[in-house]
Amino acid sequence: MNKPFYITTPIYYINGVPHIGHAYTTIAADCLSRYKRSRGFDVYFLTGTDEHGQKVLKAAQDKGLSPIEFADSILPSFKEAWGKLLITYDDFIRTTEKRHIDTVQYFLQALYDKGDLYLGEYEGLYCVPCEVFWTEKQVENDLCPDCKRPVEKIKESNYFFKISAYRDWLLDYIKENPGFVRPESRRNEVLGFLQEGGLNDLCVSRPRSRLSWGIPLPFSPDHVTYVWFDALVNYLSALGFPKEKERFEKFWPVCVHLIGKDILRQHAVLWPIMLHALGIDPPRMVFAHGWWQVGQEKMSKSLGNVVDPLDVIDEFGIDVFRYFLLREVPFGADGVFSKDALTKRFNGDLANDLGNLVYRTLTMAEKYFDSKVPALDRPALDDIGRNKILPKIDELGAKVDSAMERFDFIGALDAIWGLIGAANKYVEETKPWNLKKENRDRELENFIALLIEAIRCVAKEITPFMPQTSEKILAQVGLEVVKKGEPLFPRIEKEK
Ligand code: ME8
Repeated sequence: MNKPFYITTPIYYINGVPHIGHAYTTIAADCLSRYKRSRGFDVYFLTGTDEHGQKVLKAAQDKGLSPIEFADSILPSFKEAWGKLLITYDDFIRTTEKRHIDTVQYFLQALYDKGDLYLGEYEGLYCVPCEVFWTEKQVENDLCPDCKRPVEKIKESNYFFKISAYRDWLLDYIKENPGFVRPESRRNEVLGFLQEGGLNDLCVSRPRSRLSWGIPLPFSPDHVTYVWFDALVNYLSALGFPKEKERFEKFWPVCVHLIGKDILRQHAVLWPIMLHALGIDPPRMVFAHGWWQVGQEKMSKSLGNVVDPLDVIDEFGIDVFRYFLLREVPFGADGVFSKDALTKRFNGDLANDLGNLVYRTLTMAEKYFDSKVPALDRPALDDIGRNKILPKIDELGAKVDSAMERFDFIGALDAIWGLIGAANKYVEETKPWNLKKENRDRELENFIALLIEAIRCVAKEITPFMPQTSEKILAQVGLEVVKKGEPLFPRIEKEK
């Protein structure tokens, strides 16, 4: 049986259309999914939308729609964007689906029966017009940080989850499982937070009288579920938990959550505690990547500086966008998005390196051999071919594997580009036009056969990153007769 691999993205709030930040996590998850499938894994790739709570209700009210009408109206923009970006998800979950609501209610009931939920008084500073609670730290001069109107101290009775009781367990768990929170900097951040002090019990309900848009608590229908408690459970509802035992047992132990660092605590503190309280092991890994910024600021809906991924792909192409996001910044670090940087990658790595290698090789194949690919004669290769190119071809798969196991996209791409660079250098050093002049046809044949072998190998390994380009190249070099076609990445002359 094939080994299972379960990978998730956050479920994105449906209060606005997706931007580059959302595309980033989703493309990274897609790249890992495609890579794992290429290595024979049975992959389950989950994404979806987070549809309950105050933010969505407010966005719907602003549009004069009911929350579900509003969610339905935004949903196509997510599905369309993921379609255009060639995202091969296996499941798309919406938190308003019955399968999810059932699992959340099961979860709550089980925690309640176990005695981990208790009724208490929730007290906080509340902004009535914004309908948002603020903490003492956030509020200055009793004014709402958003709208600057006075906040009120309000009290309401709510259910609390005894997360404080699980702090020591979690601390030990993270210490003993260094692979659970990744990268290391984020693991240290969580350890620091847990070591700093106790955890407060978490308020996991809202009175329905104040917030109507949420999943009712099964044991107290006058309360709805706090949106984060609701959202995190999606990773289990998508597996059909608790009914579909077999699917759960197959995929849960190999679950990887990809997230941005903004939602690290929810995933690395609250979520493992929720699971542990019910006797379920934490997911295998929570990997929190960095932020895409525009200039000095995080790209975000609330700052209004978002870049639409569809605009970028209209201008540069899908694969170029995917390649740029995964190549430009180490996975885990922050990055600055700019069209200049994209153009540089395009002209350098794609036009000069990859595009050039394919085009010049196929041009030679056409010119010298009428596009018929000669068979590769390994023992007859020249020194460079045998010592520099062939080993790179033979080792590429293993190098990509070792990088991808660490979610090191740059490492994998560097290995692939190492072969591309060596092959381009091989052309420059061999000077095939001289071989032709000197009638050394056997050598010339073997030289081109090796280049084509290198291109095939590159095309296979870039599939998870650039599926369209890979397909195009394989269509050009996959058969005994190659097809030259147009350059893959015609240089962009003016820097944008
Ligand atoms: O937090 N750079 O949804 P959300 C990189 N519904 N990634 C970014 C980004 C940026 N500038 N902006 C957003 C939520 N992201 C919850 C999640 S999960 C159970 C519930 C990506 O729509 C990144 O993955 O605010 C981040 O964690 C996520 O979008 C937040 O999406």
